[in-house]
Amino acid sequence: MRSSWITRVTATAGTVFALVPHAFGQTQAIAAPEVVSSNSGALHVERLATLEFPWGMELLPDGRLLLTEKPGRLRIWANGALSEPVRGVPEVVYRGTSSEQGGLLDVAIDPDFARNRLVYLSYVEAAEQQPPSIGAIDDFRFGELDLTDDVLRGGAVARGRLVGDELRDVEVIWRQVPKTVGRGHFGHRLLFARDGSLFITSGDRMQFAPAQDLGSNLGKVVRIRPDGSIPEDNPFVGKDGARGDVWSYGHRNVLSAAIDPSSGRLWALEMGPLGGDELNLVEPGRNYGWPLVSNGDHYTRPSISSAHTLIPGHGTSEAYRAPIRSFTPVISPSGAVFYTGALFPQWRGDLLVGGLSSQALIRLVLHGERVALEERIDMKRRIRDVIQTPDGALLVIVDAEKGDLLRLTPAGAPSRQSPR
Ligand SMILES: [Ca+2]
Repeated sequence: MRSSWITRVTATAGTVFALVPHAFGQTQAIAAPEVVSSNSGALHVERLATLEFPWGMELLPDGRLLLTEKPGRLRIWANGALSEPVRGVPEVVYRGTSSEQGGLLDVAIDPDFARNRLVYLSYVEAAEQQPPSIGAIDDFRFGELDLTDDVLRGGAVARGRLVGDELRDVEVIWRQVPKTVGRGHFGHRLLFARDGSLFITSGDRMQFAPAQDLGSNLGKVVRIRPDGSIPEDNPFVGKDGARGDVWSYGHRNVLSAAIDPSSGRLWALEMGPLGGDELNLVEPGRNYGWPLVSNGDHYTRPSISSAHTLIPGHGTSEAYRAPIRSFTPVISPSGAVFYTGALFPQWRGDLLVGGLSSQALIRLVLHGERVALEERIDMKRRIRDVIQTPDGALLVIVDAEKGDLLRLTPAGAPSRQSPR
């Protein structure tokens, strides 16, 4: 039975602000130590740094922390301070609007980083050849998009050796095909499998149909070797009209991926359309249904109809692998990690997921292929990514122009300045 590790603490949700006089007679808000409540006890929330739209993070073996910022910067947090941007990061496309989902996205390190110093970055690049004229399209979710202000672009993954404050010998190892216009649904989580291959989640670029087209790597989970080559045991290698990098298909926009340390299986969460975010057990060669089936409905152009367009459910055909769980109201999943640490013993084996629109940390207790319990821990912030430190603390980053890096520990645990 899971019991609270702290029963004496009275949790107060939200930040407590104190107004103190500023040097020029104004007042300035100072955040007091913050505590949020969970079913397992109170959590202490400590702000370590603030970044501009942080997206991904990865711990180095020496305890330093790599962090990306969507506008195109890679930084290192160490000894309580954030570094200047690491040099050598590829140029990214980032328009800086509220609908922008591109830019510099995830970061991962090679399983053999201690020896080869290789860092992997996912990002959005412009096509080398731009069309001579691009008209305006009407994207009903983001309003009128004037594509004279956009470029033909797509996601890419590059790797380089981290030497001091610089990435060297940077090479592109993978690209989304085809490149498209629009600012959404790149996917782009990076995750190394136990066998050393690299999973990349690749969104549908809001183009729907490519998710079912095995000749495109949009709307897929992709598996490559770290040098960009295709593993021979990928499910569609040698199949006519199919790309060898495809691992699974029929995905909309996967922004969370994690490997269960107890089984080695890949779990992923994707954004549903209107409702129907999904938790999927990702297996090679399987079809996860988008856009043919979904537990949510299509967004609808209000100018055409007030009714939402219904999508059939996953159970309408054996061809589709149904989600292990779907979420309505949605969580808007981004980032995920299986917890294995010591600080939260009640959470060992649980899948922790960042939530954007839900402004929560979601805890999923898995029993085999079933979610036995779901808890939404109210963080009052859009959580973009979550990782675990070796000492068992959690690090989360907040999706905001001034997005905090936060350290979560059981309330009452000692505070540390090192992420270890
Ligand atoms: Ca699905």
